Amino acid sequence: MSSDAPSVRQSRRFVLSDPHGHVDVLRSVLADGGLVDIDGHWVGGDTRLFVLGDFFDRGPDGVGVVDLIMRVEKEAAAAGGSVASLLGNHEALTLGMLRFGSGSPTGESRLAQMFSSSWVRNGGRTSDQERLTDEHVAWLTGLPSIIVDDDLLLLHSDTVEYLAWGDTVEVINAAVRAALTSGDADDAWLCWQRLTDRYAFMDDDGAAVARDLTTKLGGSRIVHGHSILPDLLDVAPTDVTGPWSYADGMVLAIDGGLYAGGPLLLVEMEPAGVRPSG
Ligand SMILES: [Mn+2]
Repeated sequence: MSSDAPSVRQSRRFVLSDPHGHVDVLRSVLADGGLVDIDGHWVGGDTRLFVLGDFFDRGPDGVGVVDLIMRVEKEAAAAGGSVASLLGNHEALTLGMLRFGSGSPTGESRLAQMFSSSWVRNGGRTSDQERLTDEHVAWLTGLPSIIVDDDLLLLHSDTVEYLAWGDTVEVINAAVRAALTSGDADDAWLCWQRLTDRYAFMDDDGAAVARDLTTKLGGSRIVHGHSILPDLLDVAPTDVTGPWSYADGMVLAIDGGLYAGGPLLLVEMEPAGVRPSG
């Protein structure tokens, strides 16, 4: 071991978003990154992985995605690493459909029809609804909507609608959880609506909007999924090769648009305060 090795080694940190039911792609991308073996078991040691939501819809096996993430979350914690996930708008939709959709006890109401038609229009899968267990629902409703990890403000959606629930991460996360579990279909519908907003950092004032959000909530740089890179960059999905830093470098978009034929990106983020040499 070299004498000038740093005395404190920082664990590696990755972000990934929007697997949308493609469990086989998710497993192979995590395996290529050295985080799981070919069977999908955690081999990432003390690596930290953040998954920014949208496990369900538009792909074949949303429940399979959740099962894989729930398992590696436990395995990573036991190995000294971590897997932490955010609630995406499709989780709000999935939970809303399950609780308030046309197949639910309140299935005849106006909101039940709205949930059902949105769920169909946004790629909902009956096979996911049928396989959701109480354990899945408890895990999903416990997810935070926002995580601050050192320098990073991690969001699913490129929106400032989060601020409609409060002005700190703790208040917002608690308010979204309360909305998802309140038993009020209007609260659940509002979660789906607000988290589906997008493009908040794309205008000329995008850097200022992003800076205002980090000032309020923490971190110094936003990482989000949700709005797919082919749309943000106006390129073909197959031409997406990596994440996109925009809004004067304040914001990093990482959703390659898997459901549209783009890549599922596993993006390594340098630890706070560390810059690549050279
Ligand atoms: Mn989304």
